[in-house]
Amino acid sequence: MAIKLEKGQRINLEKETGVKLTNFCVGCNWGAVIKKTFFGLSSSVVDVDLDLSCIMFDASGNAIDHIWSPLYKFGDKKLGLPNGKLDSIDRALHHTGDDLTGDTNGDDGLDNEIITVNLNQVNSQINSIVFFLNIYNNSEYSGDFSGIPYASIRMYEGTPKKVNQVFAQYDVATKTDCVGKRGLVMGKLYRRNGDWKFVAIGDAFEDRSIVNTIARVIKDYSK
Ligand SMILES: [Ca+2]
Ligand SMILES: [Ca+2]
Repeated sequence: MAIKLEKGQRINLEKETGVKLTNFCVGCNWGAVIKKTFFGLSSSVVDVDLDLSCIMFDASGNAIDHIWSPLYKFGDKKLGLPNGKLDSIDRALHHTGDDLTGDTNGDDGLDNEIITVNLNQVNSQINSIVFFLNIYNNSEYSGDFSGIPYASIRMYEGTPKKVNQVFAQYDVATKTDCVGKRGLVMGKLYRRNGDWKFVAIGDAFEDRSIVNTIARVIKDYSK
């Protein structure tokens, strides 16, 4: 049974059999907005561009690696942030790529953006990995999380194309505290006494840009 994550909930990365979970996917499934026009007689699709990202911290809280969409080229804008990339330096985490639309033909049950994780391969310097989600600020969709037909983040065993077992799930679109919000600090993987654990954070913010969320994660969620 998948755990429905609630804010602040901590989980051990163990399967029911007691086997440690080391290879899994962190993914987000969401839908484009179908807008009724002409008194509901026809409809149009509004693309929704959510971006799933993560930052890796050492035990002192220094950001030492990151994954966010390569379409974010901060290096050009002198923001002091690195450009986006899809792989962690240690190759333990990999992002499947930036989805710019969401499901435009209804819920396909598959995640639109996924970060695959192999905990055994994570650089020993890395003590925590914080996952977060943003609505791209230049996307066709200018609303908040609550206006999206469905959006959920989950951890599961399987591959980006096949879900074997959902381990934990967090629904974004249905949470009242996501109303008016465009950035979400989802949760954190962290090491404790040699084991990896996960805590669901679920803090949502009005952030108009991923830059705001990155700064926030580095300042408030690094330890
Ligand atoms: Ca995206
Ligand atoms: Ca989907």
